[in-house]
Amino acid sequence: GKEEKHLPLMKFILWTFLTTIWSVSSFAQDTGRKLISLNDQWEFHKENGTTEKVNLPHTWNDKDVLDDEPGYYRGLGIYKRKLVLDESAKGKDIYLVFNGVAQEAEVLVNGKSAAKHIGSYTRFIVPITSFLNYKEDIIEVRANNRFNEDILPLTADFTFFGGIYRHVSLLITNSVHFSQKENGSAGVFITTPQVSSATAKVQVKSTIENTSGTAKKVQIQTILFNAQGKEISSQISALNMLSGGNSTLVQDLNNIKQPELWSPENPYLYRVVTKIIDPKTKLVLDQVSNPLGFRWFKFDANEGFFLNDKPLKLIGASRHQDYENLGNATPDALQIRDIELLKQMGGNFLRVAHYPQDPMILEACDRLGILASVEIPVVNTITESEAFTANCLNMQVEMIKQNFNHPSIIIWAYMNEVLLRTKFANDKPRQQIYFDHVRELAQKLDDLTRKEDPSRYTLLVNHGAWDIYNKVGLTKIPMIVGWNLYSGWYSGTPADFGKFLDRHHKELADKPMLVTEYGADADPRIRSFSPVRFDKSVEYGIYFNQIYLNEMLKRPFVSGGMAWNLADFNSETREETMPHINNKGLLTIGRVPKDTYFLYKAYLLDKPYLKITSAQWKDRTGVADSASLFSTQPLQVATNLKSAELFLNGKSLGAKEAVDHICSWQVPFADGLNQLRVVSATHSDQEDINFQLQPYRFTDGLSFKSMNVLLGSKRFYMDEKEHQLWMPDQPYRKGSWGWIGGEPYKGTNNRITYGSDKNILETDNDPIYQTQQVGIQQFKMDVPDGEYELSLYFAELVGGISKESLAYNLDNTHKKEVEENRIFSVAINGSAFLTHTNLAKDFGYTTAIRKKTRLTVQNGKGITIDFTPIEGKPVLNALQLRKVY
Ligand code: GCB
Repeated sequence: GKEEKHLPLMKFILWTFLTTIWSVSSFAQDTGRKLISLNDQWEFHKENGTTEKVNLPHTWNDKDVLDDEPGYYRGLGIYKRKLVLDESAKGKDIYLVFNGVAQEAEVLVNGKSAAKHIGSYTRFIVPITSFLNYKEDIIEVRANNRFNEDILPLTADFTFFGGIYRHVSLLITNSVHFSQKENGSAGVFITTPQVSSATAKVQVKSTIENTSGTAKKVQIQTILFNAQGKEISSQISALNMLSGGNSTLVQDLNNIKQPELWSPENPYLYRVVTKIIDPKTKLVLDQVSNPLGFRWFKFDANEGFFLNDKPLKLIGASRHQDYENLGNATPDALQIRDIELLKQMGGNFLRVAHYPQDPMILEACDRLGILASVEIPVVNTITESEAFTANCLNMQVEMIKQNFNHPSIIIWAYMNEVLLRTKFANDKPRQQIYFDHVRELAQKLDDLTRKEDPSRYTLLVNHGAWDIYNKVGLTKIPMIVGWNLYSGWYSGTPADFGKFLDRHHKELADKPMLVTEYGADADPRIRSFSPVRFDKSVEYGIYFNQIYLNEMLKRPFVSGGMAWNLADFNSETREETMPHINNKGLLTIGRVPKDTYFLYKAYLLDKPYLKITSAQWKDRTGVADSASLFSTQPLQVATNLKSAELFLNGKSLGAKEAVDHICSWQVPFADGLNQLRVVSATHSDQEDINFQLQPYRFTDGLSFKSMNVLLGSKRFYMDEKEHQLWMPDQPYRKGSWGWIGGEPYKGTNNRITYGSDKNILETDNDPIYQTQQVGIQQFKMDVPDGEYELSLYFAELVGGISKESLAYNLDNTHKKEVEENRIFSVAINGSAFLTHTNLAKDFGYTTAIRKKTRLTVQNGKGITIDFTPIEGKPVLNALQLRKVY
């Protein structure tokens, strides 16, 4: 209704009267500037949406990426806030500092447009002085994350969350200040034109701005402090600032003796403080601080990377900025913790991918001694337009200038797998023109980067399609070639990885290289004793990472490798076992370590390390070995020690040598609690594993409680929410249970797959439904007499991995490629349970269906489920049996 429409506005007016009014004069003046966060008291609504009060960081997509629906809101969001400035702010220069707004932003002050900015991932600073009335100033930010073909990224394997998702601050300066016009940077750029362990030289280039109507004489002072706060060197220069003028000043701090060097082991940081001083009053008009690390480095095509003249294998991970349930509006502490987790893992490199992230990430890298690369998100494809090119170049400059002073950064990158989505496949001449445009854009970005920052390396990242990148010429342009390699995942076998590396060394003999990505999805809920590609098991992840680490470590010419990814991340178009999530993280999306993270510790840490790799697997299940009262299953320990001994409930299971940092035992698990302890010299680790033992034969004396079986699957699956453990099926054995007839689902058109890779609708337990036994005739359970509850799980499956969807499992169509009719009936102990069921027609494709019944088993007959085909082949995806009494 009409009144309702006015309500948000009324609320807004009322609320603005109630907001806290703070006084700018209450802040210390000794740096000449004030920077105060403006993260609270925002009113937000989506275009045509209802208004809510929000704090920043904020995204409007945190909830709508969690549902089963494909897609998320991509459009306009409007933020409003009142700004109350007191008299003391008059005569000052007032700016709004936005650390990140996705992705097109317009800032209005009192209804007038003050600035526009393009790009989600870089800072922008808006001068607002001339718009203010110093009474009730209203700030409005119109943010839009719609698709725009002129804005990067165009497509990518991550979710483009919308909103003001990083901090906003108010900056108040005097009229003479460090320039706020330098692409969102501090206006001060520091280099070390000369550096060795004996001596160093620091060069500081500052741009100063005078917005006042009068000329001013000022002094610029630069002071270098060591980590203890001791002044090491300083320089003072006089500068005449014209009214309304801009000046750039270069100061050299020469002859710094025996600088303490910055490195991963000793990330020693100096501080450079630059001041603008009024020569008469000696007052500081403006001041900025920057970190400084003395280090030098080199990439060599034969010998790899060197830091301060010492060889250093760069091993680390890439990182996305989103977090479980929060989208990209991740609190500071959690962001910083990511870098701490990388450090604790033994990593020494962060690929900030695929876009510049919050400044605190690189500050953490500086502090912790993590080397880094940063890149702009030219991912998968480009648009051949002037606007797109201009946006790329502008973002590259913003990225470089804003992050220029971080000692952690050694590389600027600018393209990721840009030939993955090859356009014009059916029109070769047109495709050639496209390729030429891609190469020209790469060249422009590379030239620009070298010009903006000759002190660092440039990097262009390709996927493993060797021929095309070389043909288009993209391996010639950058100083370092990055390869994202997934042999043994998207294609081939892990053994192909080493061959690829050698090919680079042979055919691009003078190009330094990095393995910028490699990884295999590991769903922390899935385990397997016969891991294979695409099963999403943690075990396959361990096996894959062992091979990759071995191959990289033994080749000196490989400068380094970055695991894809530090943590699982949101990718809306993905389906598979955990829809909308890419599971290649070493940590879960909530940053819980997976066993692969422990493997990295075993490879990378120097101090003794020993860890039972049973993260997320403290509850196990399995069938007893023959008539015994235990079930033998493998157990792995990750270690950097030579060997270790395992004890089960205090009894030794023997010592084992570590192979590729893993020791393995066969452990006879008993029903209930199993206490495991692994020991090597003075080090140990322990884990209590709860085991639900399933009888080999129901008559074996072990009392049967319940069982959950996945059909057509070799996976174990842990349903964390309902605390249910699922185990693989088995063919029927007399006295026991199992299927008769049929074979595992092999994907539509028998493509290479592990079950279906589609999102199963109406469930969070997708792995229960994604495999099935096709053509099943019977499922028999020779259970003792009693009262039981039986559930059958079905889903009409679609999909597997096709060739084009293999380019990154991003095909999320649910349509059935093969039109086949499947109609069958199910009877339990001879009585009809489902008749003429047509899963696709009755329930829809890839939809979870669970049918439950209660039954009395009597006269020693057990349970027999009969599947009768009417058209096509009957299927069963999973089964649960629970004994009530
Ligand atoms: C890649 C992409 C990255 C994807 C990754 C994957 O090569 O660069 O954005 O997320 O593969 O998991 O498929």
